[in-house]
Amino acid sequence: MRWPAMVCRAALLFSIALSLAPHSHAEDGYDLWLRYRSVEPEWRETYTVSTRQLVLPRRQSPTLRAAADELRRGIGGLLDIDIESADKVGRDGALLLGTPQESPAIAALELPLEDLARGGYLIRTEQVDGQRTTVIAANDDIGVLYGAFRFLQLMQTRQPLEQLAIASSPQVDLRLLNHWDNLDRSVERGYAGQSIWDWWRLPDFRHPRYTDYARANASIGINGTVLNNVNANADILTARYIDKVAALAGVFRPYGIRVYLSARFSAPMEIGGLDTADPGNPAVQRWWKEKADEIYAAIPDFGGFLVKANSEGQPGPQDYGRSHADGANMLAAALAPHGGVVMWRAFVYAHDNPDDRARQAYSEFKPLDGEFADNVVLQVKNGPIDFQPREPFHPLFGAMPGTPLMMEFQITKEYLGFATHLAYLGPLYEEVLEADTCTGPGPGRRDAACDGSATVASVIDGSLHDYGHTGIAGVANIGRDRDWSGSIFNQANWYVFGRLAWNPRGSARAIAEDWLEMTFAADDAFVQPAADLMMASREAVVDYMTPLGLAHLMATGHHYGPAPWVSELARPEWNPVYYHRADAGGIGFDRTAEGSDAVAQYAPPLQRKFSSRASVPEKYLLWFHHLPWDHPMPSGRDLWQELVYRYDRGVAQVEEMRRDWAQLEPFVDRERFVQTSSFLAIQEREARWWRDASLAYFGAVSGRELPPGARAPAHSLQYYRALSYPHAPGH
Ligand code: GCW
Repeated sequence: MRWPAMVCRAALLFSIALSLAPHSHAEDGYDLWLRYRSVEPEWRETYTVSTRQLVLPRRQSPTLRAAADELRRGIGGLLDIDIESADKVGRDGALLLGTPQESPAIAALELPLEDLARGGYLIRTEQVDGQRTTVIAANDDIGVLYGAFRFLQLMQTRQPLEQLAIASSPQVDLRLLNHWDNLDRSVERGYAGQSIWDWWRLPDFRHPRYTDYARANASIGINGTVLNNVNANADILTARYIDKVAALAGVFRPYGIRVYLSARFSAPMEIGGLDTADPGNPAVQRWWKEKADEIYAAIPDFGGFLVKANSEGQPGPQDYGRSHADGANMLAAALAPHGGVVMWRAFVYAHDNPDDRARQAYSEFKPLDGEFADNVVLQVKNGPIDFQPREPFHPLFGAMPGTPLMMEFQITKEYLGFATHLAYLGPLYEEVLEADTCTGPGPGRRDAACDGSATVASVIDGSLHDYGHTGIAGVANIGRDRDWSGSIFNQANWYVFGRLAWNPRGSARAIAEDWLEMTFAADDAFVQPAADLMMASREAVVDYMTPLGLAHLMATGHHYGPAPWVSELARPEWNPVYYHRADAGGIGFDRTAEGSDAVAQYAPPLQRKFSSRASVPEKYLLWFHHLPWDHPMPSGRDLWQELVYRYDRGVAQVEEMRRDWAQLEPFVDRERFVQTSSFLAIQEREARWWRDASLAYFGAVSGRELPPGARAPAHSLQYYRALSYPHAPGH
């Protein structure tokens, strides 16, 4: 064979090999829930008749172009077709996109667009020029983009497209990710590799991944991102970094995502050359005003600042004898002329405050209700301690009618097994959002009532108190790992967060099903058992880590694994023994009036409910009560036996999750099946470790024997105490 012929033949073989490969790249999770793999033949036919033409207005903003690109990409993948573009509906089965301002065809339809909130959309089947047409319409381009993603979701979840009449509007304005990413690319509490922000090569190099990040977020309605850690480095506010931030803002803008920054309160000293950061000082006030002007000159739609002040060693206004309101309002004044907001975190507890840590944020902020400037939002963690597997809702949610409160959830699983444990957080978020603060007026009643009219969701979406700003933030679980979140199933936590931020009354189960269909297979034989597994997973973690209302028993610093015995750290509330208070007599934190009286921070009906041993929900039992080991439980067991039972139940649940996942192998590609199986094996081992170490310790403290038939811990208490993990990630 002569050379050219050989080369030709090799090229031919190579291209045949390529075309035989099922996908151009492996199922490594990079595509998230936007995989757009071919639908089954029976769906291809019915979908094709509804996607014959893509009709866009003549003038297209970058956002509209992003919507069209996504539809082309999605339909191309799902149906293996290139959708025809047109500037006018010319045949049956067109997709008509746009706003009435830009699209005369949409204006002519006189759709009920006035009922939509900003970003809301309609998807409707209409007759346009005599042709059956699917219209994706909104008042603003970002609404059209959200509508395009929703349309694709309909196909990804195999919904009929013939008679659509969908209207959807976001219920919350600020739907934000919070990255705890540092400038050196380490990520505090990050378990998915380094930060995706390549600060060093920005602004010149804009990694293509930034666009995919924006697409993924826009697909679930997320509209803002705080790029840097709340334990902030002031350098992010220097001119050099503002340039880099502006480059990211440019990538995100078409997707409706604004950038925000965590601001270090002492920045005027660290990068401004001042000798104080006192918010009462005119030079400090001027510095922040000029800084805000500088940022807005580079990023006209900059969102604002997130601030962690006077908490865990961070600087703040109290260093100068000023209040949190003084500090927040000074920053708010600098941002106000530009329309920016300050998200001031309520996660404060002071190292010199002897009060119950669970009470401190409320004590600090409740007296300041109504003292904050209009563009300040108080960002409150879901529970009063710190993102535990389970906490009651934060009492501030029932206590600040005069100050907009936004929710802070954690998506990264600092306290729920890092990236490897499968713990779907939908039920956790849902439980908090559904919780009744019992501060509703109650129809015809004078007393506050638990009638479901004052849920946490109704606080957060502003409907209860008519807040001027509404918001939900989630501490991101995103890193440089190919699968973004450190495991495939962690992607579901990012997904459900976005969906619940859009609609805090959404159903965790329904969202899990959507995610499974989009991520794996739209087949009920897979989706139902997989959704069961997900829905049970968070409760399993509660059981094997911190059952019955226990909290914060994790090892020091990195929070990996159990360490209920830790008692020697400098501050009382750094020690797990502070939280469980176990001794020979009993276990639990007495937060009733006889104890720390943290119950008093809830509305009277809840005070009564939580204070009484008879009416406190079992899931919060040891959160509110210190009880003797032989306290009788409704199950007929005593408290000690119940604790053992719960730990065992948690381990058993993980064993079951493993078995159930193994059954699903036929539905899942090799790569993602194996990752999940391996991680479940880790989880099972670690669930045993949690159970064994905790029972070894509580058994020793209580002097109680394990109930007959219970498995003895695999090792001695000494063994568990000696384990050490200096290189655990995320710390
Ligand atoms: O949960 C704790 C974490 C800290 C975190 C802090 C906070 C960013 O252990 O790593 O710091 O909360 O939310 O500020």
